[in-house]
Amino acid sequence: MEYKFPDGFWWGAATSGPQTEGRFHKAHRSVFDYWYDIEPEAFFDRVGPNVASNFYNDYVQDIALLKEIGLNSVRTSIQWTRLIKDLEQNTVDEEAVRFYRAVLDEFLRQGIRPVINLHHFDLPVALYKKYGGWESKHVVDLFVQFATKCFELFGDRVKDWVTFNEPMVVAEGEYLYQFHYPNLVDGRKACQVIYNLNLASAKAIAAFRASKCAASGGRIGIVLNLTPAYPRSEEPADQKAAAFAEDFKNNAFLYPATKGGFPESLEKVLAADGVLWQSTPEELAIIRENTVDFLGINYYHPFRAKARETAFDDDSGWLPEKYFEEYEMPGARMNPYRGWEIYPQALYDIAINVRDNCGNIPWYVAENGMGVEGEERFRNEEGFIEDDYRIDFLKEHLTWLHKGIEEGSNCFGFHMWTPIDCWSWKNAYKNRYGFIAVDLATQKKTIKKSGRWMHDVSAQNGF
Ligand code: BGP
Repeated sequence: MEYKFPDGFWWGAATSGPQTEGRFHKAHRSVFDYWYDIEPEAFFDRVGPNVASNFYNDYVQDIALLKEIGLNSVRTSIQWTRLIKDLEQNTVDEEAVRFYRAVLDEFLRQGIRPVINLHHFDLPVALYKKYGGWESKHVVDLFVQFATKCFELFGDRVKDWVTFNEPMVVAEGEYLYQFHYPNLVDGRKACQVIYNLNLASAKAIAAFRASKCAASGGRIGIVLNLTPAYPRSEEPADQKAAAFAEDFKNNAFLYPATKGGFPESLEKVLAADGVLWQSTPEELAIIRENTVDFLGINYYHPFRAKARETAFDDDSGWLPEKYFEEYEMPGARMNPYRGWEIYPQALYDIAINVRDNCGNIPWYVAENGMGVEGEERFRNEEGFIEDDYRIDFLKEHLTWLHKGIEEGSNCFGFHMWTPIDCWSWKNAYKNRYGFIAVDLATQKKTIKKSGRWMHDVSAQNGF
């Protein structure tokens, strides 16, 4: 074996409630459920979240498959739109409580550590319509009530909690780049939403610390998507562009989560442009005092930045692109199905960044993986998909991660996106990411070659 990982390393995979469960018996619609209902053609092949990978009905069999491929930990999420019946009063749906308890019991029975996230892009649409969703601090408080309810109801079964998955993607998808309902382009609102999501996370952490969960050994973190910003060149203008992209895309969440405050360089630019968020001293104190116990980091691709070559057109108001343009690097290695650059070395850069700039806080890779279209063409005579490209992709990323760990970064696990092919938002089932394939027509699930490989990696704690 060439690469051995620290004792107790998490070998696992991540998914979410809205992408797996299906909409069976759900009290409310999320923004994605609603968007699909009003505009199904916006989704690949018009496939929506209604059935997803049928986890609501298949969880016992699904969790057995996860055991079979050797996962020792799995992240999924509790859906606000399922658990809570009355969003203002925070009353629970008893069937949802039964369901989530049964799922958690099944994970524990199989010896798989459940990591539970509280928000995976699934804001109840009613709260968008009534209050503007994450633009509103009232919604922040409703979320904290929901989180508190989860700690009370499931804290006996769950030790590892996550407040948000990729909060930056909420701001980007809903308010900048139009890939989440309501598909607005509004940089000022995006900034407020970034602030409010940080506040919601800190308030939920405060509620967690006041609950029984913390006293009984639980811990809480956040999952951030980090897209390290690399400048096109050594030229100062490119460096400056990349530094702003790094601040806006990464540090706007990384700093509050780990240092308790926003990057001053970012605040300065936003204030000068008149788009700094509304905050109060009391809120800033909550953010300062409630940093995370651990970090989950999703890494898929880097961000390459260059100084603007064209004048910024501010007809649509302030946007972060005022300070950079995306640089399409010639010769970049691409995943053509997703259009994302493959750059495994960034995982090492992230490890070192967390070590040197975030107090070497405990962290794990909470998502990394490769979506591939048309994987059925790789199904062999024995009936399983030979996804060697995925194994190679994982090995390359793990090799760089290993180097970061060897050099002292405090990383305790690796979760691939995703255990079982699941519903991918607008892309629906176009690209498949799982260790386990799903036949959408029959919901038959079969382990891919990468799943068998993961079994061995997990058993040997390395490869
Ligand atoms: C992350 C999300 C996941 C998942 C993954 C793959 O951003 O946390 O929910 O979907 O990316 O990306 P996509 O589904 O867009 O291909």
